[in-house]
Amino acid sequence: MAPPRKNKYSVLLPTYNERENLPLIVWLLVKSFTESNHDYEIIVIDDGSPDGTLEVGKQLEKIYGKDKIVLRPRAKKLGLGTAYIHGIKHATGNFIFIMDADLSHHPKFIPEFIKKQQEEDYDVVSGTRYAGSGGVYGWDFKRKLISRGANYLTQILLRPGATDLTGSFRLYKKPVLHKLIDSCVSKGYVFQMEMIVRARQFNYSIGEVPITFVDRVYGESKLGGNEIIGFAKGLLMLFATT
Ligand SMILES: Nc1nc2c(ncn2[C@@H]2O[C@H](COP(=O)(O)OP(=O)(O)O)[C@@H](O)[C@H]2O)c(=O)[nH]1
Ligand SMILES: [Mg+2]
Repeated sequence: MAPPRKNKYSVLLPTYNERENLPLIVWLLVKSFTESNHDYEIIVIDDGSPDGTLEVGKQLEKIYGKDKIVLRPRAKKLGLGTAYIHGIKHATGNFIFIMDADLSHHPKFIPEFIKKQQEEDYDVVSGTRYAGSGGVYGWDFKRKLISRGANYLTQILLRPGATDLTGSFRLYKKPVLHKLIDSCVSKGYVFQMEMIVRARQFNYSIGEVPITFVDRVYGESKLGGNEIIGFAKGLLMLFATT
């Protein structure tokens, strides 16, 4: 009998002005995968960051090797949704991690995602700030209220069967992520929520891992009034169509 294929994990790391954060997150990812003895690659999708994030990426590519650091830049800022689509095209792993590059998502949780996935052969494992030992640090009251409110509203309207809908730290089987990306219509913040709602709709199994989310130290968040309105619109659209 042929030996079972060894799993490989491709991390999609979208960056926009993450010069200070990129070396740290990459170092922590390498440490996490190496110590837990899993095969991996880190795909950096930089959208022409004016702060020179790509140059930093090139240094990291020299340090860790082209098989580990895969640079797939785009010329300008085209948004997160299409960054994932772009990234997955270049992924050689059979599993895909999606996470932010700003250190809000700590790589130390990676082995827990993998362990959870293997427990029940889950299609998706979602990090959750809103169950078990999960939590949020460094957000002001307003931002906490927005995140909680968005989750609460979505829970009531769509009953998606996952506790954290707006987070993006997740592990997917590659074909599952493909199908989800293909079926998602929204752009912007609501995209993460649509992914999990569609996952439930397609009857994919979803496991959860409690994570602590720490607000970024370096750089700026992109959440503003427009994103909140966009989220509300997207939520109503999903409510009406799913
Ligand atoms: N490639 C790419 N990455 C982006 C874009 N917008 C945000 N990012 C990255 O996506 C992640 C999440 O963005 P962030 O501003 O931290 O969002 P927040 O945590 O929800 O406030 C970070 O790693 C950003 O650098 C974009 O248009 N293109
Ligand atoms: Mg962030």
